Amino acid sequence: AKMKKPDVKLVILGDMNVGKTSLLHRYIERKFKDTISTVGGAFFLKQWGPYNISIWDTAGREQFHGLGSMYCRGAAAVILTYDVTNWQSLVELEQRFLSLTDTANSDCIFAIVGNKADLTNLKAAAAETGEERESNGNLAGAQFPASPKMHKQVQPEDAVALYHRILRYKMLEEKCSPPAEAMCFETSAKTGYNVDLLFERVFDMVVPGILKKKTEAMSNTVDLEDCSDMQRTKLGCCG
Ligand SMILES: Nc1nc2c(ncn2[C@@H]2O[C@H](COP(=O)(O)OP(=O)(O)O)[C@@H](O)[C@H]2O)c(=O)[nH]1
Ligand SMILES: [Mg+2]
Repeated sequence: AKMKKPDVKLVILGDMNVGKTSLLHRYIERKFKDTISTVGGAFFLKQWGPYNISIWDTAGREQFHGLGSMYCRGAAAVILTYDVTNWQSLVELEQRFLSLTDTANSDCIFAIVGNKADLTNLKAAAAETGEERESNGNLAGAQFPASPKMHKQVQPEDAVALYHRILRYKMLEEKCSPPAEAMCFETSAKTGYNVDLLFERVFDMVVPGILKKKTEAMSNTVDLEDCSDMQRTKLGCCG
């Protein structure tokens, strides 16, 4: 089969262990594994309507080698991921990872994702599908834990505040950018909570950019044809 050419590039960024690879794995494979090799493939391709979307994972490089400027180059969207039980993981997004997005498109879209919500939020913990509950050995209708397992260190409003600071840093107009409420998420790769919502919202947000690029490419083709028509006429005159 012919290799599909991606129409658009998305990248997922954030500290080691926040669950970037798990989020992608959950979305693409519909599964959660406690240990997945973090040194995996460079990107996944997802067909979204007529478009091929590439989603890049850090392949563990955030841990050992750092990430070069190539990683975000040409990205139409950046998914900045932190762990809701780890304040430092939010701080790192701004201090370490934001500057890496300088090579992304100038109209790049940002999403901020607080993962591992199952540890702090009963609704997120309860989002497990029936199928998974069975394979985890629980009976349907079994009791969920009465209290969250861990202290929540990052609140949604902290992520929203970061989103506004990012727009300022990137010199993006608030009124031309998607609203913070639409682009800040709490997810669980473990239960699947909000995972489809996250990826599919980002996909929908990048589609207009793909269309714009295609339209521009098409009008360039028309211009070229016009040119060659003109040349033919000229040649005809001289003949
Ligand atoms: N409870 C919980 N654990 C998670 C979640 N997502 C990832 N993990 C765990 O966190 C660890 C790091 O996940 P990984 O996807 O490798 O993080 P990455 O380094 O950002 O790619 C692994 O042990 C995962 O099983 C989640 O939503 N909830
Ligand atoms: Mg990883």
